[in-house]
Amino acid sequence: ADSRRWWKEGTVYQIYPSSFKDSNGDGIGDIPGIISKLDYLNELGINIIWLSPHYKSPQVDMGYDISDYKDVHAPYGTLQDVKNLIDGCHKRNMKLIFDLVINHTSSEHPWFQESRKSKESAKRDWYIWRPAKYDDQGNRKPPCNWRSFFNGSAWQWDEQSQEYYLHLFATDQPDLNWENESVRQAIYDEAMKFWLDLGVDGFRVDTVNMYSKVLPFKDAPIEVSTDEFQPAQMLFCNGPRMHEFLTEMNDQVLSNYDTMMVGELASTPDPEHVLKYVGASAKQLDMVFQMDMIHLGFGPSYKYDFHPWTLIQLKDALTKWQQFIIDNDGWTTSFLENHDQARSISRFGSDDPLYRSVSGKMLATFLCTLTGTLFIYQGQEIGMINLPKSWPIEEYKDIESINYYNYIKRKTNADPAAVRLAFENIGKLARDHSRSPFQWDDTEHAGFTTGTPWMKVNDVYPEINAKAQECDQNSVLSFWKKAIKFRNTYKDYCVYGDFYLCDSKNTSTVTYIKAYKCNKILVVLNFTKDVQDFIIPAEVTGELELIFNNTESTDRESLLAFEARVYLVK
Ligand code: TEU
Ligand code: CA
Repeated sequence: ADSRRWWKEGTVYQIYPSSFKDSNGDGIGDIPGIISKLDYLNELGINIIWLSPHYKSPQVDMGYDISDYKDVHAPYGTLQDVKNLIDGCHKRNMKLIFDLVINHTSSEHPWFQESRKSKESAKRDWYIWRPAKYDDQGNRKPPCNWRSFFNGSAWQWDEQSQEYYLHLFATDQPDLNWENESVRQAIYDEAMKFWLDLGVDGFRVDTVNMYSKVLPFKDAPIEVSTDEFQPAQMLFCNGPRMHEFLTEMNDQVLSNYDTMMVGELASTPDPEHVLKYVGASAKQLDMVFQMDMIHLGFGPSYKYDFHPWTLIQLKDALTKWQQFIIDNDGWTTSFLENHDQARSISRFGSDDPLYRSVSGKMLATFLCTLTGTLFIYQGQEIGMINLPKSWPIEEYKDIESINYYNYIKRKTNADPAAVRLAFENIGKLARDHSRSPFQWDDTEHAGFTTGTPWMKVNDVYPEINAKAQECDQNSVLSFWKKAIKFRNTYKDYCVYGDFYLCDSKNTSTVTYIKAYKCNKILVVLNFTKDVQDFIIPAEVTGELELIFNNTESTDRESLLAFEARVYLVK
């Protein structure tokens, strides 16, 4: 894992276009708004920007439902704005990667409009159509019992052409048929080469292991006995032709460019299998996001069926995905937030006003000392937190949260206790928490827009905003700048070092060594608001030189609330 690359050492910043910066007062973030903030990102120490989908889309799933791969969602701007963004990044020696959403398109994509016309249409086989089944009462049934990620059946009946089509996500996101060579060629040309030829430096690949489904379609085992539809990841993740498709993508597209490819890899618990995606010799992806840590708290069958998690579970996930690349040619990622997750301070630190800043700095120290490419999500650098618990369900915008809330209402006949629990759990884990507008300053709408924002700004913005923090040396933002600089200075240990967990049974602190050649650093993190013993692990024998911390304390007996320390072991 030691071969040095720009996409290993660079710090990546994910921008969610609708919520980052509105430049024209229509309440929707846009590309000129992003361009106006490139210097802010440069000063933060960002080397690579990941832009969530900017393509033409009806926005059913916030742009992850694309209706034209080669055009820009009009409210975000024009193709020229995108070219200006690419140039603006490159001028500042920053790279730019786009989101590659190629498991499905929007149902408004011309390809799907053609495909759904009739069974004989020229593009019928570009999507996944199957005839209905009928039960012994003659009722029409979907081809199999798969559940979509957004609840309900993963099959949608199309009256016009009298068949079902598959959609792992929303009914407006029909799955493309990757078995069809013409589909793959069109994806390589329109979704990839078009942008690479404009100078884009790579992609974050959406649902990267779902393109090859186990055929013929068959029912998934019953996991939720009270549900008609069942999670079927074992039949649509890591399917039989998955590696063939990614190898073909490499041969036909990526091998001709110097790209960074990071895949969103779900439901792949076996490190050996992950290496088949991220090993340099595999020539498929450069790295993947492992979901174990950010899925802590998710229910076994439904994400929003919140289950409390323990620090030991976090350590197990951490150790597994930090260590699986030791002594091989794999690579990994370090992240705690993205547009699908709630805010990390609220989930893994504390958003109590007493602790939200110090716990944000502790988490920054955690992420900046982990091996792999570092990804931070817009707002994480200023310590943005979840929306208030009182946030009314009517203000939630995301299809995933709304569908779950309605599913619980239907399934329990709107039982008040069940509906309230669902509301509380959505309040803990909703993707909406990461999608409220960026908090730039304490003017109206946090300086995000001069108009009415598409989604309300988090009420906390007067206390948490970039402007107030830029000139405050003790702010989360100033700390992140220092932490990224520290990571770059000590990259041998932080970026490339080998991870070894210490004191593994401790349920309050996370302590680990990062070894590089025969030297090491020691990282000690208090994940609680209580004072904890400072335990020097038995593995550490040499002298300790403090090289980074998030408080003024140097007490060798104890750690303050959410205190983080990094030592060079002499
Ligand atoms: O997410 C893939 C995915 O599996 C999500 O359902 C994720 O597991 C879930 O939201 C966890 O909260 C990608 C995109 O990141 C997501 O925004 C899209 O909704 C989805 O694909 C469909 O494109
Ligand atoms: Ca706008």
